[in-house]
Amino acid sequence: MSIASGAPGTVGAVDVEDAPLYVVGDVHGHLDRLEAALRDQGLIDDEGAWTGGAARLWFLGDFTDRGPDGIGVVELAMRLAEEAAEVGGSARMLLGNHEILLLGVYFFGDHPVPVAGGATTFREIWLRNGGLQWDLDRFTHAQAQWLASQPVAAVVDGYLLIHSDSNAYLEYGSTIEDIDAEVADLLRDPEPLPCWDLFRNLTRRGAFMGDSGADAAADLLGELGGRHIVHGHTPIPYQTGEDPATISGPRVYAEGQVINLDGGIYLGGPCLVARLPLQERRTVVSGADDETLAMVYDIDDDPAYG
Ligand SMILES: [Mn+2]
Repeated sequence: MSIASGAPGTVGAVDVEDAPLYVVGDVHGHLDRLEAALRDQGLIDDEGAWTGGAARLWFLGDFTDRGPDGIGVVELAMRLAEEAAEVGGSARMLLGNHEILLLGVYFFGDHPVPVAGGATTFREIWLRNGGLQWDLDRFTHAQAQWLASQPVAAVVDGYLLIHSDSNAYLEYGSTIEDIDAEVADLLRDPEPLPCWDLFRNLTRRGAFMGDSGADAAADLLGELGGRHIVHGHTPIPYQTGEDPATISGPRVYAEGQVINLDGGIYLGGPCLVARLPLQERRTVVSGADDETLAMVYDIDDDPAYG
């Protein structure tokens, strides 16, 4: 399969569905490891320039917090979006809960937000969730505007791409188009409380685990389209109990319907970049039981929502 092509829709362009599709899990500021993983897939060169031709790259969000260079990741994603488009490819992203939190602290840092038992601020919640002042210091208005215009969900080649393993997306609409339009509208002229609610909703997790997980996945696919859900947000080690250092690829679960691409980078796991369809299915060897592991749940959450 050639990945050289003209622009989409022009004579000689590779049919969109023939161009390779890659998806990237949570990065959390680990720019160097992201670049290494993209280089391994031939998508960028040693200088970080796009070499993916017509390939389609999707980031699943959570660029910032917990790691050394979140804004560097934002800058890379913005640049690759332009460079890929220039040669008929694409590099796109979905918003994760940490992008919403960054926008929240940027626009409304000390604004009170409600938590069970009282009030706190975006800044406090951001700090509790790995927020780093040097990222906020470098965050620009142009970057904020760019992030605020990105989608939260997409269906590509039959894959429903979302950040969080959650059905909270349905709070914003019953189709991908409606959901993305509603979130874009909310972020175009953001208000503190809707922004807070969006953060809270995108922080939910675990919907596809346990006894009802496969049914929940089928229901969401039935609502929004696609044959498989691809998500990040919940590190694979938190689902399986594995040592993060031993994670080597995505996790397929919920009767084969769901692919988790969060390698747990801030726990010592890998930055996962997967080409879809997956070439080989990783078998979960852990004996840990989904029901138990679904309770392992608290890593992104402020204590009030535990
Ligand atoms: Mn997340």
